[in-house]
Amino acid sequence: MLSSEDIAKMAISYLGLGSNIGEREINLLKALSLINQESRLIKTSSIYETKPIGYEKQSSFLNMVCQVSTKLKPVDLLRSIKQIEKILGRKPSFRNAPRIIDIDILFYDNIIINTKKLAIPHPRLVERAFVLIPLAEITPKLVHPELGRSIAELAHKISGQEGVRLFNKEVY
Ligand code: PH2
Ligand code: MG
Ligand code: MG
Repeated sequence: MLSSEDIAKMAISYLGLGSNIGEREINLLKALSLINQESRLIKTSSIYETKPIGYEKQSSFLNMVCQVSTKLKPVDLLRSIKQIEKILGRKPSFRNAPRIIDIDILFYDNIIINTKKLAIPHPRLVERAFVLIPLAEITPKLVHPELGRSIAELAHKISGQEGVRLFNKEVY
């Protein structure tokens, strides 16, 4: 049971998930289930099939986002999702390399953090249709704390929307 103090300490965070190796949908679902053990899963977007960005010679991704409430501080949430990536079999590789699972912190309340280890809001989310489109599905009114723009506005303006298509609506 959560006490009222626990609830007062809870933060809302949005996480981005991606997979382009192996059973991609199962990888996402396993990740959600592990996320729900340490934080509380509140909302999930649909799953989208997306064209690889950055390093293009790799298979297409499945991407989605979720909203969690968590007692973990940002660095602890980061540690927790990195641990989940490891449990699911992710191996260190080059930047933008194919991966079994990638979990990124997109937002954490209205916090702005810019350290070597951790940047929140995620610095590249504004240029990524594969993040903005699923985010706009679950939280169009959320305002980006650095840019003062809503997710709906950012998603509307983004290029590369044609590389993102709905894959599966019933996730959770
Ligand atoms: N992740 C990247 C780089 N490129 N492209 C797509 N479509 N989906 C991703 O999740 C993705 C990517 C780095 O994390
Ligand atoms: Mg990523
Ligand atoms: Mg990552």
